[in-house]
Amino acid sequence: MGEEKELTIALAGNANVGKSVIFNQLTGSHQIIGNWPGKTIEKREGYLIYKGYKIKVVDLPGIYSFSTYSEEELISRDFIAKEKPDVVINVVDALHLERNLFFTLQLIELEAKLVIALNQIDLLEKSDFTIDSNKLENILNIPIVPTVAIEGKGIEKLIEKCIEIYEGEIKYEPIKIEYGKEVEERVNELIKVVSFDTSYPKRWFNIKLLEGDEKIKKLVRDEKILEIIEKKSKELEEIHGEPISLILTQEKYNLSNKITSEVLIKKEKRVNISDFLDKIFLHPIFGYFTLIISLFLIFYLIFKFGNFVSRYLESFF
Ligand SMILES: Nc1nc2c(ncn2[C@@H]2O[C@H](COP(=O)(O)OP(=O)(O)OP(=O)(O)O)[C@@H](O)[C@H]2O)c(=O)[nH]1
Ligand SMILES: [Mg+2]
Repeated sequence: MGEEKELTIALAGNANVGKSVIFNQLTGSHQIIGNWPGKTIEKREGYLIYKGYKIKVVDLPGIYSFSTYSEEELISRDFIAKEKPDVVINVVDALHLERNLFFTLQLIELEAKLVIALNQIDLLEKSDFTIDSNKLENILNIPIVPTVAIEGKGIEKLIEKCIEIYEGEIKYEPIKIEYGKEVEERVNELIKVVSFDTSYPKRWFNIKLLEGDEKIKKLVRDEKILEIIEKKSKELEEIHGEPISLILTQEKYNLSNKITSEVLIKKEKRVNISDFLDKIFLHPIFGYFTLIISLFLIFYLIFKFGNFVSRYLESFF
């Protein structure tokens, strides 16, 4: 066998969606637990060897809210934007599709190469809803693997997809997230002005500048450029009458709402005969009535039928 190929996969998603369970499934006992540099938040890394690949897996902290930039979110976004893992597995809670898709859209904007683990399918199956995952895959144009992390279902397929993306076997061209004309014009103008190199994706970086993201703005040391950014932000706020971050957030919410409504299907409640009978016969109150009526019917039939048969036999003999 030749040299092992090495790649890095990060697990990202909302809080409590199953990232750590998938991490454990992938890495087993090969784990290193430490802290993120300068932070109290736990960092979990591990690796697995799969078909000649040595895969490093990083379990990113879960994202709780989007209104304020939490430490968890900053760690996750910096890791994805700067360390640029080869593939990001975006773990999505199938029971909260809309909220989770909002985060997916942010990951797309960060230009991460994604494979989506549509997790907790077991719970979805028990719910009143189902998800058309093929349609979702087509809309996002991102590979989707349904998983039940606690049972290890779908985990191998996840790795396979990650490797296909890494090897360029899947053409990776996810849905484009575009804002209104006014925003787009200004983002494109800014991209020309803010031409210095950052490790962040260009479009994302300039959108954050327009939004007034303090952490990102600090990276621009040129007063002149900062003034231009300020001016463009002001213009946009005047046009929309709202802070830009709110406008862009709203657009992403609208999009995740629209996508969700296209793929989330309410199951048709089919009336199952045995369920129906169970309901009648096992009901705590009506059950007694149905029992009495059934017994009555049974005796009635026995006597009626018995009478009939005995009369028939008598006349026969
Ligand atoms: N029924 C079911 N439960 C699951 C599944 N995956 C994860 N869970 C449960 O969901 C809970 C959260 O799982 P974690 O792996 O800790 O979630 P996480 O994304 O790492 O959470 P944070 O680290 O807090 O962001 C646990 O109780 C898991 O047992 C699944 O596919 N089906
Ligand atoms: Mg976790």
